Amino acid sequence: MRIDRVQLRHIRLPLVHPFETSFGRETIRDIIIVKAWAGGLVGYGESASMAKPFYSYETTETCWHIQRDFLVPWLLGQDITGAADLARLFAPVRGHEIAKTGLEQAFWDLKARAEGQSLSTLLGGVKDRVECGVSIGIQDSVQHLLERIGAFLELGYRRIKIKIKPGWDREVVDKVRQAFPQVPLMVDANSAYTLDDVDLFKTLDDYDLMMIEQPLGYDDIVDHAKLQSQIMTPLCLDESITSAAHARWAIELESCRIINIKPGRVGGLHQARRIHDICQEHSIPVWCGGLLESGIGRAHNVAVCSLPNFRLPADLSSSSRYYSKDVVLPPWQVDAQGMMSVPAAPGIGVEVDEEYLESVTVGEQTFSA
Ligand code: OSB
Ligand code: MG
Repeated sequence: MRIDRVQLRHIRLPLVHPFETSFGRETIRDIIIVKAWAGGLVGYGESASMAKPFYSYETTETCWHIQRDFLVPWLLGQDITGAADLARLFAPVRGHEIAKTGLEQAFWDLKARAEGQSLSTLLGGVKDRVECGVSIGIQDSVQHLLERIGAFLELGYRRIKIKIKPGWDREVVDKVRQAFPQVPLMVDANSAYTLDDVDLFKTLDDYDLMMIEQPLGYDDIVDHAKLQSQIMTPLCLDESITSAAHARWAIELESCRIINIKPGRVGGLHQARRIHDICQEHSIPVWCGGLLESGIGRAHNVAVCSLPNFRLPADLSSSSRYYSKDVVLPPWQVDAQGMMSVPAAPGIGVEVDEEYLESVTVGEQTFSA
């Protein structure tokens, strides 16, 4: 498949609710939507980096730079048959996985459309509905958090993830557990702690948490192994796993018992599937995390969730939970059972609302072979 044109579009979407984590507070999302043409077909992908380099070192601007100056010129006019070719083409750029992902996903969408298959089917997905959980940011009071949890459970979400940081951790978990004794619950620290906090994590063993996500350094797998050996609750790695090699290292060191796979964090769907396969071979369950994507990135996440070893609910919410209006039609919807349907139509399986996309665009550039 020869990609003859690529469009980068920087869009700005206000979040319905600010999203606060240990690394900061997001109120507006700056995202790059990639559109690629091959013959008469188009495909879409998304680079959902944060605007600031606090979750990872990438920003919307570094994504644009890496795409405009390296990845897009390399891609244009090339005959790409599979995602492995693309991974090889992009390999000279070290890291910058989120930048790579937008282009990689656009290729997958194109390939699926060219073959008349859904993205899920092309990837090897086996589910037509996937389980949804919700990730709730740090709130201004515990009372407010409890209300938000209650409202999301009412909507059907199957598990609750709360964000923790020093000063917003054990006591909050204790109150949430008292209010919701049975709810599948987990916490995500986004690297806010060190091994000095091992006693705190030991106390969290009392709360029947499904897992503790990324408590220690954002690139660490050694201290996580030390922590995992001292607590009962499974650790889950997010930030530390940026490739299949990292997944293998973490499994060999026993740094975690669960892995969160975000296509954006690992460079796209090909790498996401490789991590899925390695984890499956080692009986490590995986689930799909999120980066507050628009409906286009969400489509790719939903397709990934349909793979068989995605055995735990994803961070996958309805469009309306993030944005007053999404860039796709129909918007994504979690049903009353906490499930989301996997589209069966060719490619990403949802229609892109080009008119709305245009109205939220703050920068655009098109490149031709
Ligand atoms: O750590 O999983 C994370 C959002 C932005 C950056 C990092 C994370 C998150 C989330 C929200 O937890 C996931 C989502 O609903 O998209
Ligand atoms: Mg996380």
